Amino acid sequence: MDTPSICQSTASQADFVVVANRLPLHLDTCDPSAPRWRRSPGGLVSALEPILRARRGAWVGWAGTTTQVTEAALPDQEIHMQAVPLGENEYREYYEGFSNATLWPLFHDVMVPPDFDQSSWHSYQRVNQRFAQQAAALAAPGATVWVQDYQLMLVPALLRALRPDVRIGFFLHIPFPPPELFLQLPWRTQIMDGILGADLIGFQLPGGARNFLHLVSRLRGHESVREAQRPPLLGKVLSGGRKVSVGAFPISVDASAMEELARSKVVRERARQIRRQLGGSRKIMLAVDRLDYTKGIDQRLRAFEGLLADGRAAAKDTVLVQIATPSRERVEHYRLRRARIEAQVGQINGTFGQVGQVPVHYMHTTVDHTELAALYRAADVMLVTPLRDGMNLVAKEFIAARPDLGGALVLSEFAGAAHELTRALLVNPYHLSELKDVMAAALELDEADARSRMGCLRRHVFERDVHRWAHSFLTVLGDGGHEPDLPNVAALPRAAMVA
Ligand code: ADQ
Repeated sequence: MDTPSICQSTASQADFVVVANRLPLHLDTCDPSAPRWRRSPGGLVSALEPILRARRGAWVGWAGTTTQVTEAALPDQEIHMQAVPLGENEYREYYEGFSNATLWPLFHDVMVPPDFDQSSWHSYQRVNQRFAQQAAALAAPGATVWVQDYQLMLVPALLRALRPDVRIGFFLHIPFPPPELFLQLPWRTQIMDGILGADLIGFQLPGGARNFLHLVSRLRGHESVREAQRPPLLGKVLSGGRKVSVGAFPISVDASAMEELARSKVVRERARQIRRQLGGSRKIMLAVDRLDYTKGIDQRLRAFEGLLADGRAAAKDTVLVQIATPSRERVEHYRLRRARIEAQVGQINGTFGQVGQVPVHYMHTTVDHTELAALYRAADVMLVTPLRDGMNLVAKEFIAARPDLGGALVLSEFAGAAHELTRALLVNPYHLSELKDVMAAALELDEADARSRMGCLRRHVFERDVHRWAHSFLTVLGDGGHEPDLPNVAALPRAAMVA
C-alpha cells in the first residue's frame, strides 16, 4: 500500500496561520488498498473551515495518524495543510494523557479525577514545542497566528520566543475553570504563562475570561491585571512589558451553509424518509454528541427511561434517536462511559420495546452532513443536555437547520450556548425530575409557542454566526482587514427574521 500523504507544500509562507491539534482531515482506511483523506467531524473544524477557505490561510495540525506522512495528496487544495508528526507514545501521553485525561476533566468541573502524570506533562511540552516550531517556520513576517484550544496552551509563549514579530491569538474552546480547580494542576504556572504569550486570549463566555483574570491576579498579583470596559474585552494583563487582552467570544456555526443544506431536496426527502422509518406519527427526540462523559448522555437516557416508566411517554408514540460519535476510545473513562450507555440503551429497549417499536435508536457512529441535516429537520425535539460544555455547536446547527420554524430545543444551562439561546427550554441536567419535566414539556409544546421561540433563536444564530465570531476575534487582535464578508442582516433568510 502506498503511504497516504499530507502536503509538504513548497508554497510560500502564510499571512494567516491556524494552529490546532488536528488538521481538518482524517485518514479513511476502510479500503486498505485505497486509503483516502476525509473531512473530520468536530466543533473546531466546523467552526474554522469556512474562515480558512475564505482567507486562503494555512493550517498546522496533526494528521490523525502516527504513520509517517510524506507527500502531497490532499483532497482540498484551497487550504494549505502542514502536518505535525506525532509518534505512538506521544499520542498516548500528549493527547490521550495530558490533554484528555488531565486538562479535559480539570476544565470540566473535575467530573472524573484528572491524572497528574509527570511523563505526560513532558510529552505535552515537547509536542507543543514542535507545533510552535512548525508555525514559526510557516508564518510570514508580521503574520497573524491563531492558536486553538487546550491541547496547545504552551504554544503562544513558545511561538513568541521564536517569532516575536508575529501577532498571536489564542482561543479556548472549552470552559476555563475557577481558580480553585485550576490550581490543582501541578504545572499551573507554566500553563498560565504559556497562554499569556498571546496578544489576545479569547474564551467562550465572560465567566471563563473572569476565571482566567482571577487566576492571573492570584499567581501574579493584583497589579498585573486591569479591567477593560469595552466588551468583548473584560481585562488586560501586563506581562513581560506587554499588554495581553482577555475577552469573551462565543463561537457559532456557519448558519447559512446549514440552512442551505437543510432546504435542499435531498435533505427534505431524507428527513421525510427518516420520519416514515421511525413510525410516521411518532414524535422524534434527537441527540447528537461525541461520546463524552461531559455530554450528559446517560442522564438523558435515564430521564427518557423515567418518562416511559411513569407512562408520560410511550414507545408507540415517542422515539429517542441518539447519535454518539466515537471519541477518545482508548481513554479509560471513555470506554467505561460507552459501556454504561450501551447497557442503558439495552435495558430501556429490553423493558419498553416491542417488535417494530424500539424506544431508543442508538448509533455509535459519525454521520455525514446531509444525514445530520436530515436528522435535525426530522426531529420534533432536540436534546442538548451536557453537564458542562464550552459552547455546543449542535444546538446552533439544529436551529440553523429549521427554516420551517419547527422543532423544540431542550438545552442545558451548563452549555455555553445557554447564555445566548435563552428562548430554548433550559434545564439543569443534574436534576432528573426537572429534566423529565422539560423533556415532557418539549414533546407537548404548543405549536405557536414553538415557532415563536424558534424564530427568536434563529435570529440570534444568523446574526452571530461563525463569520462574526472570527471577525470579532480578529478585529480585536488587530487583524480584521481580510475577513470574509459578514452576513448582512437585511439579507438574512426570511424565516430567520421571524420574531
Ligand atoms: P465538541 O465537544 O466536539 O467541541 P460540539 O460543540 O457539540 O462539541 O461540536 C460537535 C460537532 O461535531 C458539531 O459540529 C456536530 O455536528 C459534530 N458531530 C457530533 N456528533 C456527530 C456525529 N455523530 N456525526 C457527525 N457529526 C457529529 C468543542 C467544545 C464545545 C465547543 C466546540 C467549538 O467542547 O463546547 O462548542 O469545541 O468551540
